[in-house]
This record gives sequence, structure tokens and C-alpha cells, in this order.
Amino acid sequence: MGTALVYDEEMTRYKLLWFDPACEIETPERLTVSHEALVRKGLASRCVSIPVREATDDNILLIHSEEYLEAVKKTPYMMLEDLKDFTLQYGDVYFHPNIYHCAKLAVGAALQLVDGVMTGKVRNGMALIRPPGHHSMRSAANGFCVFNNVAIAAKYAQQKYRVQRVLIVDWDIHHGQGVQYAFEDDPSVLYFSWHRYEHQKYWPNLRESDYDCVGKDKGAGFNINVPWNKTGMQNSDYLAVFCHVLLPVAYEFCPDLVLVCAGFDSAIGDPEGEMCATPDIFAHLTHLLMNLAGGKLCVVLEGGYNLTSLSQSVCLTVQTLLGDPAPQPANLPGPCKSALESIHSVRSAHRKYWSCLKHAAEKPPADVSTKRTKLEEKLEGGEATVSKPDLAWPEPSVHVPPPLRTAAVLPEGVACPDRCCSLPWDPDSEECFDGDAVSKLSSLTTLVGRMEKNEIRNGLALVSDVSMVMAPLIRHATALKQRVLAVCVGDTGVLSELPGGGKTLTVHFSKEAPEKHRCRYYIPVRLKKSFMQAAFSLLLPLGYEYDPGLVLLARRSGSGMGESAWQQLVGLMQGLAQGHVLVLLQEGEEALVGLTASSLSGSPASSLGRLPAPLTEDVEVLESLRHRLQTDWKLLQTSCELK
Ligand code: Q9C
Ligand code: ZN
Repeated sequence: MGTALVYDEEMTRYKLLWFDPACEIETPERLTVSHEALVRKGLASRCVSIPVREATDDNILLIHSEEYLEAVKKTPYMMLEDLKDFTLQYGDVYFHPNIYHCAKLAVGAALQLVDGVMTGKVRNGMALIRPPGHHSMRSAANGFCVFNNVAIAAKYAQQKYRVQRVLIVDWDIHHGQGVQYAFEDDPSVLYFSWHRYEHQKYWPNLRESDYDCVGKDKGAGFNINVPWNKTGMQNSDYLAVFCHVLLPVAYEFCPDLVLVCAGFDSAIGDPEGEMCATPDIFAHLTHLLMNLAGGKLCVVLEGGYNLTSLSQSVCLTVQTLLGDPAPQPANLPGPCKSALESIHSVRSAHRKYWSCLKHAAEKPPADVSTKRTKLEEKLEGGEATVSKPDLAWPEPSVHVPPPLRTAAVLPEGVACPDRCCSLPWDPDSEECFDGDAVSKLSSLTTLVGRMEKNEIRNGLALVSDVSMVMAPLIRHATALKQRVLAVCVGDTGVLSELPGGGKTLTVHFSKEAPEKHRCRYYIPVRLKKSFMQAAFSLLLPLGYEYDPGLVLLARRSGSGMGESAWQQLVGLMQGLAQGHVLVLLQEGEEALVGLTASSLSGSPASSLGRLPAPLTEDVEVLESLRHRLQTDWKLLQTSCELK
């Protein structure tokens, strides 16, 4: 199952016909440059090309009013002056004789993508379109948007494919107020948006873009706004919001389909966003969404006005959809104070709606007044950005995925799973320890070496004693100058003989883990059940901040971790270390070989079903750990007490 690319040059055939500084950034080159970059990097040819179509009136009427549609229908026949007058009714948008045609194609492209994904023709895909959609409302164009492409796509999926729950992730730097209005009382569509806000000083200056607008009536809790109150937000800020807000809620929501309002004006260099996240981050944001909804992910272009960062970000997104490993995200200093304030606020606003957040701190009542003070401060002009953004960023590195994706080292009699390559026993493996326990060691060290040379992406081994192979393998990897993140699940005994000095970070999930342990690089977690919660709030932030060159994921029986949580974990960890993950399964866990291999070789994890509330005792363990560790590991923070 492949990745769709939905694009048609026709959508470049409209432009601003008069002088308007607010609209001059929305140009046809946005599409041509992005598409050319996809072609030049050989990504377009790896995608399944799906043609666009014109949306029908009925499609458009899923979200818009008849009056509005009829009014837009007249624009192709208008002369310049009439187009200007028509435009004047709306904010920050322009019309052109061909924009109605393009807007129908843009909606149609999003629907073609949904069709491709829902019928199983492709697994996921991207629609490269303009005009964008997320600002347009039932009866109004706004912010370069004519029809609400993604909102229509969500309704269409529900109507045509009986999809129940749709998650919309809006990573554009503007608030998609049109999407919010379309679904604010609808619990079947979860809308998440982060946006430049600056305490309402930034466009579209709406009170309802703030964190405390959580949805209405039955839809309360299903609208999540993360306001950015400063410019200059960085990769750490974006990742922290994914780990501590979006992912836990999204997994609890358990969508059947994920749509992305993919604006790249949230990337560095964009004149509108003025943020500092690098194009690489979109590989990670994409990857983190790829195991929801059984992998059904439709990415739909919205904004993005710096042609360089736009086209780089588009390429990194498509590359990730295609299954290429995400580049190692450089420089994650942890979220800034302002981001932590936003994270804290949104978590407390949603604690009554989501069991994954119910332990989040209540917002101190002082908030309202501080907020007003800040607004006044702003009005007096006494505000500065976090830091003067450095507008240069490195060209994303050209990373060639290893020729071999998944290698398996399995005992005789265990069949090699589909799409894996079986690595032979090393016949000269004389460095065996006693008995059979480590007879695979030299095959495994060879595998680690070949992963380091980027000849093999990941691997899987079934061994008779996980804890005995761990230490020599890690020593081998660290000798190759790699930092190793070792994640152990189950009672593997105390793993103390590991190379120190920060060369290894070990996170050990076990029912018997010691409750307190004071070491920055050995983190025992005494957990009964809530593994997904732990993955988002602990493991991913630690992993991202540690930035390993190799992830070792070891599992013994009796871990208490269910099959689908395990598969999700294998999926999520592949966002680290450029996908270099080596899974060690203890003999006895043969039943997990197939499922592990399928995740390593790129299949989306199956859905977990609606997650139960995390166990109170597990939450206590995780929260106290997070609290204790956040002085060392800044990405674990969810509030700014420390700053
Ligand atoms: N400097 C999209 O990104 N202009 N629309 C704001 C503040 C409107 C952006 C002016 C920007 C609309 C899809
Ligand atoms: Zn935007």
C-alpha cells in the first residue's frame, strides 16, 4: 500500500490581480516550487499519482451555505472592479476569475485523497492544493480560503464511508477558525490547532482561538486550541505539545481517520508565522500521526509562504508518508517558558474531558488577571519576542534509506516473517558464552555494525536470554560511538552493567522496578498497565532529548503490555535514531515476532481501541518520575514552575 500524491497544475492558474500587501504572499509559485522539489528529489515518482476532480455542489454544501456557493459561482464572470468589490466583503482574501474552478479542484483533491485512503488504494497521502481552506466559513471566504477543504473532507468521509471519529490536526500557524466553527458542537470530529496568538494581538484576533475554547454542548472537549503567545517557537515547543497534549488525547479519542491541515507557515523563515521550527520537524509530526487510525492519514496543504522552507517541509512530509526514516531532530533545548504556559493552560482546560489529562494541575485562578495584564502590556507596546530568530537553517540532509529495511536473527524452526531478511548465524561465532544463551551474539553485533553503517535500517532477534545479550550489544554500539537508548519491558533483572557516562540511557518498565533510583541515565519505571501514557509523557520526550543513534527495544514475557500497545511502541520508537531500532524478544514471546516484524518493516500498527483511563497508581508513578527528572530532561516539562 502506497502513498498518494494529489496535484494538478491547474491550481496554479489564479493570482492576485491588484495591489494588496496582505495577500501578495499567496502565490502560484507556492505550488509549482513544492511540486518541482518533490519531482527533483525523486519523491513524486514514488507516490501513487491520483487525479484531482471538481467537487460537486453537494460536496461543498456539506459545510457551506447555498447563498455563499451561489455567490462564489458568479465570480468567474466578473470584471476586475466587481471582483475587487466582491472581495471587500471578506477578510484577507482575493478573488480571480479562475479561483472558483481552482477551489472546486482543491476540495475535489482532498476528497480524492480520502477516497484513495478509505478504499485502501493507498495507505496515506498528500494533496498539494490551493486555495487553502481552513479559514473559510459557512458563508464567508477568509484568509486566502474559499471553501473549507478539510472540513468538507471530514464530513464526506463520515457520510460516504461511515467513518465515525475523525481527528483533524491543524499545524498551520494560523487558527483554522472555519474548521472550529464547523465542528464545535460535534463530538465525532476532534479538532486540534496550534496558532500564533500573542494574547489575541495576532490575526484573526479572535477570543475563541484561546485555550479555554474547548467546544460546545456535546462537543465540549473536542476542540483543542494551543495559542502561541510569542513568536520564535522551536522544534522543542512543537514536540512538547505533541507529547503532552495532542498524542495522549488523540489516542484516547481513537480516530478512524486522521486529516491534517498542513500549513507550513509554522516553519522557520515564514513571514507570517515568524516561528523557528525547522523543516525536519514535519517529518516527526507526520511520523507521530502515522500509527493512529490504522495509518489512514490524509495530509492537505494549507499555508506556507517562504518558498524554501515550504518546499523543504513538503518534501520531508511526503518522504515520511512514504516510510523513509525521519532525520534526527537537532538541538532540542526543551520548551520555552511561554510554550510551557500554553501547554499548562490547555492541559488544565481539558482535564475534565480526557482521562489522560485528569491528573493535570488545575489552572491557578490568577490566570485571568495575568492574561489581561499581558494584553495591556502589549497594547502599550512593551513586548518582545522570545529571541531574535536566526533566519538561516541548514538544508535538510539528503538521507538515503538503507538498502535493507528489516533483518531478522531467529532460531532454527522459527520462520522468517514476510518482508524481513533472515541474517544467517555467524558460523564462526566462537565468542559464545556458556551454552546457547549468547550463541547469537556475533550475528547481533554484526547487525548493529551494519545498522551503524546504514546498510540495514532495523532488526529483530529472538534470544534465550535478553538480559545477557543487552550489555555486550550496547558495549559494541557505544564502541562505534553511538548513544544507545535501551528500552526494556518486563522483568529483565537489574541492568546495571551498561556503559555509563551518558553513553546509554536505559528506561526499564517492570512491575518490580525499584521505586526510587537516582541516576540520570538509568530510569526504572514501576508500571502495571498504562504503557501508552508512559510512551507519550516519558519515553518520547526522553528519547527525543537524548537523541540516540540506536534504539534497543527488549522485551521479556510477563511485561503486562498488550500486543497492540507493543506494536504502537515499536512504531513510535522508529521516529528516533533515523529508524535504527533493534528489537530483542525473549524466547517464549514467539507470538510477537510477526507483529513486531510487520511494524519494523513499515506497516501501521493496528488501532488500540478506545484507551481506558490510566491506572491511578501508574499515573502517580509517571507523574512523580516526570517531576523528578525534569530538571535533567527539559522535554518532560508541562509547566513553567521551574523557569
Ligand atoms: N500579518 C493561511 O495560511 N493575513 N492563511 C494575516 C497578519 C492573513 C493565512 C495578516 C493570513 C491568512 C491558509
Ligand atoms: Zn496559515
